[in-house]
Amino acid sequence: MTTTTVRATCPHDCPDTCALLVTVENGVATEVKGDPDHPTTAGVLCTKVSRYTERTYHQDRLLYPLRRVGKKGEGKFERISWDEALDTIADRLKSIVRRAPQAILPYSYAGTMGLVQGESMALRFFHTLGASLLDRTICATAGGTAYKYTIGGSIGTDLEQFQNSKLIVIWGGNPIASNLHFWMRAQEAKRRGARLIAIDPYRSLTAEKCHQHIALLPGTDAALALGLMHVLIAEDLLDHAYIAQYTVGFDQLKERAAEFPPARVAEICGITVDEVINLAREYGSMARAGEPVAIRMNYGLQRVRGGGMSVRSIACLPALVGAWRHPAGGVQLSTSGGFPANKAGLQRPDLLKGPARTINMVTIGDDLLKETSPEFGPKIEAVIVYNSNPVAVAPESPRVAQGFAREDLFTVVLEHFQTDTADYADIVLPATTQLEHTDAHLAYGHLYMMANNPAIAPLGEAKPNTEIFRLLAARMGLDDPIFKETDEQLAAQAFDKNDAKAIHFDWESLKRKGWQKLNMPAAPFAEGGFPTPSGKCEFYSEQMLKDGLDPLPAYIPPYESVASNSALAAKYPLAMISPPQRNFLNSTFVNVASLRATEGEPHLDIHPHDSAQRGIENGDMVRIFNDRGSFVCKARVTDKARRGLVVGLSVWWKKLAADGKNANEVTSQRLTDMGRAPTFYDTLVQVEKAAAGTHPA
Ligand SMILES: Nc1nc2c(c(=O)[nH]1)N[C@H]1C(S)=C(S)[C@@H](COP(=O)(O)OP(=O)(O)OC[C@H]3O[C@@H](n4cnc5c(=O)[nH]c(N)nc54)[C@H](O)[C@@H]3O)O[C@H]1N2
Ligand SMILES: Nc1nc2c(c(=O)[nH]1)N[C@H]1C(S)=C(S)[C@@H](COP(=O)(O)OP(=O)(O)OC[C@H]3O[C@@H](n4cnc5c(=O)[nH]c(N)nc54)[C@H](O)[C@@H]3O)O[C@H]1N2
Ligand code: SF4
Ligand SMILES: [Mo]
Repeated sequence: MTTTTVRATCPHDCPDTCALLVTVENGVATEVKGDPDHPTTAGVLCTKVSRYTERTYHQDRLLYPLRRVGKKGEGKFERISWDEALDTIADRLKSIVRRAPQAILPYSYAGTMGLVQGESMALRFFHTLGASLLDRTICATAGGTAYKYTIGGSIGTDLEQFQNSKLIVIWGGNPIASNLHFWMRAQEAKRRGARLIAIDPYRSLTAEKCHQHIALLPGTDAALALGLMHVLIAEDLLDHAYIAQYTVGFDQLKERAAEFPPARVAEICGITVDEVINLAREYGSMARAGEPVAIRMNYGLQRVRGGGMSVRSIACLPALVGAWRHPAGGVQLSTSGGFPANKAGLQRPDLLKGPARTINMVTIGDDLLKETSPEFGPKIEAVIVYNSNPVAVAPESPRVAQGFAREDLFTVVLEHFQTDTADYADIVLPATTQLEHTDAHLAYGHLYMMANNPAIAPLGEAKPNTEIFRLLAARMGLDDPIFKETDEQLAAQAFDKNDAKAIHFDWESLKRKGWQKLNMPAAPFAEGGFPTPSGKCEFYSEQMLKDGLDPLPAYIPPYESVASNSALAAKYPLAMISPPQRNFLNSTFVNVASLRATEGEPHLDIHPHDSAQRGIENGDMVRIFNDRGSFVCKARVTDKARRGLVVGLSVWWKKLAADGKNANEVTSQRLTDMGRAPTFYDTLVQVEKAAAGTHPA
């Protein structure tokens, strides 16, 4: 028997991007472990990825190309050869390209975060065809845009510093589920005497384990942050020297913050005046005493109308109190901005010949149903889906499903499994998993460039995404040598070796070692140096004014809340959020039996007061509905959900739920204040006991 250990990287959309060691026995991967030597992975993996072999060798893995034989959405397919699959796709795309190339739409997200299997060969292909561009906004662009206006780029506190913080505010994140290796650092900080405070409408697994939990109403975070500024300014808990040297717009900010006294903030957020004042005092006075105070913001707080302004307001706090002076102070939202990823080289946007139409992935439901018009451009005739499962994850799912059900739409899905989206495909193509292909990775929660070596041969007839697009390019007569580059050649271009942060980047050595830390200072903004236009932290942003936005931090109420839309709230009085389940990764892993068994079945957490009003008891099947749609799941009566809030942990495969639906039946396609992002957690619903005869899944 030959046993080898292969260095790999977790490909999932998770800030932790763990370094993996894969044990391979006679060509079969038998175990996936966390690399004990990688400083942030520290030998620990989440439950999901420690089950990676179960997912890879799952009996339902797609192993051959398939052609649909049933109705769209029905899930009936027959095996075909690669030749037949590629010819069918190439013929159809060629005929569209001749008339209206922009009627072709690639639809992809972060099924793999790999720079190679993500958007390298795929975009070279679509750019050459002149297909529509996709605005990849479904997750982080509200916060990302806001953070950029304020701080200048996705750079923040290094994960490896948080154990030295004395106060950690976990704001709009649930790291026990979604950022485990940050949670490990926060636990270490706690052991060393730090205080942990969670700000979250829901008593999440994480909020439960913090010293304090502030359960504000969803979408009201900017008001809380402005209230904290109000108190910091009123009580002079400021770092005047830092403000004077490294920020712009303090005088204007002061006026804005004056509009948010604690009493007003408490009312907007649905919390107490003391919660506002005490948090400000704790944060400001610890910083004043020279203690490192840190904020871990996460994306859960920016999936509402004012999500951008929430992130922007919070991102101003460290500069006010001078928290950036300390390596273990400041704030982290994402670290991805540190990586000199060579996206232009991999994706070749220069291949685009003319101005291209851009489709926002969030509004795919509406856009698939649009006819040709001067404003919209050509009707979408073909969608090529890879690394994503839009029928389950995109908002307002009834519209998404209706769009994908169009008889005249040609849909190709590259997948590991027969997902809800694959059920609507004309052609399904089997893709390799991370154990079967090469890749290079950046991270958005730490600062290591990462390599993924293939551990095993592709299963069945599966092929890497890159290879599928190479083959399609050849079939379509695209003979540019860029379509001949191998995955190794692509990986070798992943980072810019001339950038000081990756100065010695060399794929051969990264591949051998598995990971390499970026060369960055421990305290990125201790002496200013913000990558904004002014070089300072921008409380006031000229650029925002130019972009038609309020140049100062502001509170923008949700589209749908009791306070902001009383007419709607009369019909649909409960705010619904649907953050991820711990044992799923978005809709990935829902079909892995052991993980689904842990999560059981879809639930709705509802406060005892709200359930009693509706005659709902723990364990009853309930129907959640609004004007967009409805879905059914089992009620869990618990005060983890504050009054007025219901929580449907997600993202379930629709076809594995009792009624073939999930939480996205009721979410909306409205966009955030900036970044054109979704508002999944800005949703009002009503809940009632489900009609008799509705059985659990
Ligand atoms: N296990 C697991 N890990 C994951 C994922 C997964 O699906 N499963 N998904 C990955 C991806 S793609 C992402 S983007 C991240 C997501 O992970 P996070 O960035 O942590 O975001 P969410 O889990 O969406 O929400 C985090 C918390 O924010 C709370 N929240 C909701 N609305 C608000 C609000 O208005 N204000 C505040 N303050 N809090 C609010 C929710 O109740 C939730 O507990 O995790 C990644 N990691
Ligand atoms: N209601 C609600 N909806 C949400 C969210 C929420 O919190 N609540 N979260 C939102 C967020 S933050 C995000 S990021 C999106 C995520 O949405 P998606 O990015 O679509 O993520 P997944 O649902 O995990 O689907 C990824 C798919 O890619 C496939 N895949 C993985 N690797 C490969 C590969 O190498 N090749 C190919 N061809 N396929 C591959 C997987 O099998 C999986 O089916 O969902 C959003 N939707
Ligand atoms: S999903 Fe996140 S925590 Fe789990 S192994 Fe991957 S990177 Fe690590
Ligand atoms: Mo995400």
